[in-house]
Amino acid sequence: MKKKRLIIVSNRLPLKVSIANGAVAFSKSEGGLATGLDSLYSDYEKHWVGWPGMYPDNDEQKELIQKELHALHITPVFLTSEQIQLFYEGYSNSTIWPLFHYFFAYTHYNPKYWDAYQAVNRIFLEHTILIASEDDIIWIQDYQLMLLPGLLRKEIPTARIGFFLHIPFPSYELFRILPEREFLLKGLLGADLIGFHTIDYMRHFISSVYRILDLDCKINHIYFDKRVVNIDSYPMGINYDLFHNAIERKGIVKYINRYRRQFGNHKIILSVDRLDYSKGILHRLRAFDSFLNDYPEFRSKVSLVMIVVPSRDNVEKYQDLKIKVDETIGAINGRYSDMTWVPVYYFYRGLPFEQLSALYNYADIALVTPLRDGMNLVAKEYVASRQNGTGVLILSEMAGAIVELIESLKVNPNNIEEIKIAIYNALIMPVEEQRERIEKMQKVIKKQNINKWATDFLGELELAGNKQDELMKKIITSDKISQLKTNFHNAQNRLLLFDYDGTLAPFANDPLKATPNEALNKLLHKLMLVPNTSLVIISGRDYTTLEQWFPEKAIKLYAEHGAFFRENDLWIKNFTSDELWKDEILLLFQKIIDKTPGSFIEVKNSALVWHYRKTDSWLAELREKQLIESLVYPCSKLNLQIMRGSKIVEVKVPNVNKGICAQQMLKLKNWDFILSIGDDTTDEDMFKVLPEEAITIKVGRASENARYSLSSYKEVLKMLNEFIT
Ligand code: GDG
Repeated sequence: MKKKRLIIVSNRLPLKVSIANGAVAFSKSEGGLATGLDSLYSDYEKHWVGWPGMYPDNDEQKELIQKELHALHITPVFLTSEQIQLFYEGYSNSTIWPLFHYFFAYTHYNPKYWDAYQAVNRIFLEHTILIASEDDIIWIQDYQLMLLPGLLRKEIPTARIGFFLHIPFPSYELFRILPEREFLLKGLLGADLIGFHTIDYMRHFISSVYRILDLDCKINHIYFDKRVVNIDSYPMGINYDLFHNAIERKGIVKYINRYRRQFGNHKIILSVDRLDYSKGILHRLRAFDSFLNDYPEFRSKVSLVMIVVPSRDNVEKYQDLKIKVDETIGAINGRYSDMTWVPVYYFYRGLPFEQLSALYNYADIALVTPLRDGMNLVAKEYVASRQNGTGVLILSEMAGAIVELIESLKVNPNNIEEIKIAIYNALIMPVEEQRERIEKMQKVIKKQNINKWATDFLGELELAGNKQDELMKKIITSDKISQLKTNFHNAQNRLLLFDYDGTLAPFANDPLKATPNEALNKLLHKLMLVPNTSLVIISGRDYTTLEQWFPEKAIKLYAEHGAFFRENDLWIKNFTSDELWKDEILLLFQKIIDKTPGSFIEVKNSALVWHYRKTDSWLAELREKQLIESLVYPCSKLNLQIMRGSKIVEVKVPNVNKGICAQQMLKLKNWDFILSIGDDTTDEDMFKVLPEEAITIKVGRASENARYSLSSYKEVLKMLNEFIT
């Protein structure tokens, strides 16, 4: 069977390209993402699109690189140094990165950065569509490409598009600061599935979408542009076996022996990160300083091996940080070292895998204290490397990895005192306790490895895509409308069952302002002129309003979800119940209204409705839960029904719903054309009772109970107008 194609699009390719003596040379690039996806085993034919990390001197070189990379299924995206400066060092690393890592004061704004960010996302689009087709799975990585899902969706509407964010998604209060917040969210929502490392980041994202775009969100589904976007958390893992079994390699044993000779009985604390202010390097050094100061008995007995991999050295904040790190290490070593002992061994460079792995194996403690970190793979790599089960991990509670690595010594990275004490506790921890903790953590990360991460994400992306296809099939096309029109005219007895708000007219903040306009009145009138056509409006509105809006008696009206119906000139009550219950329920509604600005009560004959369309969405959600909780007992006692609708909660008498109205209509004739349209959950009752051949249409998000869907009331009117022209 032909393998599915997986196209991974990331800012950086998993390799660095250089040209030496006219030949192209490749080397692996560092960084969590590159290391992670590189070891991805999969059933897919894998392609990469990304920047090769260099600027070719001329077109000839470009072509040579392109040719060699294409053979490896890699499409290089060449960028100019100006683009890298404005898009990568600028918007990505001087605007998004600091803000998303809660370094608000470090965030730089420059309109040129944003222009370049948009332009480069478009360049990535052009390269991706060169190789991608609608059957492919496209997986976009990280914050540099947040506009790409939306851009791709326009070009290849049916492709499976996934997006994974490797850094934290900040709280709404921070994200809202970005002038371009709306574009970034809409860009991301082009994906079928958006993945985050943790539930917290996912929660922040949904809350931003909710509040900034005011979209309809249900748990982890967001309804946007006729599609459902799935949001979930996928904690990224590592290639566990690679690290766990590394000690079996000769090269690594050689290094371990060398360290043993050099360090003798000294305990080693290991620290590994890219140079980045989010990694908490300075705080860590201060904590180690304070440890040596307060526990002099450990001087000459313990050293910190600090590996700092150069990164983003063209960004000002990183240059400043480098200077401070150098100075702080110099000061510590100057203060404490003696002829036989160095407190901090400092390496400002990346080490080859063998050397790093040997250090993971050798070090007694790993000190991982980022101030913010999307996940942090170093912590997992250290734990995986401890084949003999000993070792202690000190881990920041601000790293995504803390969710899984709960057996670590958890610290607040801003609390120097706490880190100092954790170092002490790690140094004196009994071996049995070390083993117990490490083994528990190994179990977790062995299971949640890089393969599982990618497989879970891709599996769910495919599922989300398939679901999406099903929903898409329900959308009524213009061909389908022509066919329905023919059926409509060929029929002998036509039944039209319409909801009103959101179906024939838009919602208004003030419900009384949603009056039918002239165009709608004309349309309804024309429909009624078609012989043998029964037009029924089944609405949740009270009968006084409906009577006023639809005086034409030929329209059959059901008010309050069927509690009343109009026959000739009379409104007939369709239920048996008194109104005594209202006072008790009204009291509960009133309590909520007092605490919820923008919400109000509608009093109907058979129901009480709490409306919250104008209320802040977060507050409305909270109050809705509180109201429903307070209603459960009295409603069951009084035999009343609680119903959640579109931005409303309604308490009504039982045995009244739109399904019952539809059933009453069905009995009247032998209908051979039934069209039922509605947008609300209350309309589902109507769809459910209609025969299979009925044309049931859900407006807005598609529903399982309706055969078709239309995106808005405008489309409904367009279709009905088509019927009568
Ligand atoms: C981003 C997010 C998230 C480091 N030094 C050397 C070296 N490394 C490798 C490590 C590890 C990777 O680089 C670093 O990954 P991290 O996860 O710690 O951090 P970021 O680079 O900031 O990655 C982060 C990650 O994306 C994945 O989603 O976890 O939160 O910021 O794999 O081993 N490798 C070698 N020599 C070194 O000196 N060979």
